[in-house]
Amino acid sequence: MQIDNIVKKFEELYGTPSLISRAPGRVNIIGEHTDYNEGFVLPAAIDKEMVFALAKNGTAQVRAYALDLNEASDFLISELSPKEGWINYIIGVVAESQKKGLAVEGFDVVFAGDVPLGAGMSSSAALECGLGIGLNTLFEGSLTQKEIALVGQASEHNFAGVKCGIMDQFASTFGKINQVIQLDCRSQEFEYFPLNIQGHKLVLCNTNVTHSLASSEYNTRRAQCEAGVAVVKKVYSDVNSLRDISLEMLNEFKDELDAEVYDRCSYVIEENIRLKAACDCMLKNDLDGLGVQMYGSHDGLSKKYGVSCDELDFLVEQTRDKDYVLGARMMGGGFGGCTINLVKEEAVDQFIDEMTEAYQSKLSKKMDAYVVVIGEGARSESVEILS
Ligand code: GAF
Repeated sequence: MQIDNIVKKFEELYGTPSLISRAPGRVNIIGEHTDYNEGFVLPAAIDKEMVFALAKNGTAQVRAYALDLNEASDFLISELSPKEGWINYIIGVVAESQKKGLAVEGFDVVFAGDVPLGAGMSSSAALECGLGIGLNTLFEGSLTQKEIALVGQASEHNFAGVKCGIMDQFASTFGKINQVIQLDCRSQEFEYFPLNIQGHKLVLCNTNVTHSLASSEYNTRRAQCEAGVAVVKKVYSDVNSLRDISLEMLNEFKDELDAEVYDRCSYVIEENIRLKAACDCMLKNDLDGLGVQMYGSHDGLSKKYGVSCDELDFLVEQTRDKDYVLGARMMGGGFGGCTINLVKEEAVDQFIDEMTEAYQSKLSKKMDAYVVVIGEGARSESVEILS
């Protein structure tokens, strides 16, 4: 990241920054659309991040500059209602931090990042958590890391209008080098898990498409899962989420449930089972087994959960007859973004070349690829340390 450029822009516009804060995007190995169903996820922070230069300005105004877009915007601390565009994320984090007791006053911020936008790598969580941790330091707050992650989630809900789970913000906040996070989204407790994929790499293939239905369909999926739970709960009153429902229990209600709702719910229950199996495989160094679970995840997301798209399906299908690819699946919310692929290290270049070529020649679209590097979570640093 070009921190120098961010600091230079800050100096040009506002004076001397007091601190730098930063937060990464994330990958998710398996466990998709399970977080808002109180299930399990297996994300990790990556080495792509959003970086912020910040200083108090002694006024009642927030002045913000998005360096990647060369756009400025501002708002008053007393007027924290949702707006169009990127400034909405800044307003959201300020508003939700205040709700958790952080006394935010006027400040200036310049930010930039290298998390690809709309690629399912959670650039928005990086923005929320990076700003959240920066504001907490700047205004000498006492928000915990968990509270900062929850500030990010609340700003998605109340400002961006996406009723997301906690995976992205927890991964961005708690990420650790070379570790994946096995997160229980009900208790919000987690364990670090070493990414044991010796001789292999995780490679992301970016479709470079984002279908416009993504946010509304996301909220619809959540509502469908809740509708399924409500039916089961009429008989099993101690059930609170799909986490509490086995496939056998769900099947008792198959005739009563709308067919689509049944599929959505059974996908989530099966995905939690796959995640556990995937963790066992990683512990036993059974990477072929891990790959099988990844393909199973994709099939469920595409056929039962209905969140894939032609481009994602195409990229996963392309891998099935490559003996150097162990597993592949769409990653994140869906309707575009990336696939995540488990690839033999010596074949990574060949993989990227063949996938790029196939995507261009069959779909006439440009694919980008990233070899995943697991990075550090959100943090604040003084400007002096970095210069
Ligand atoms: C998006 C959401 F923000 C996450 O909370 C999660 O639900 C994910 O989609 C799907 O697993 O990234």
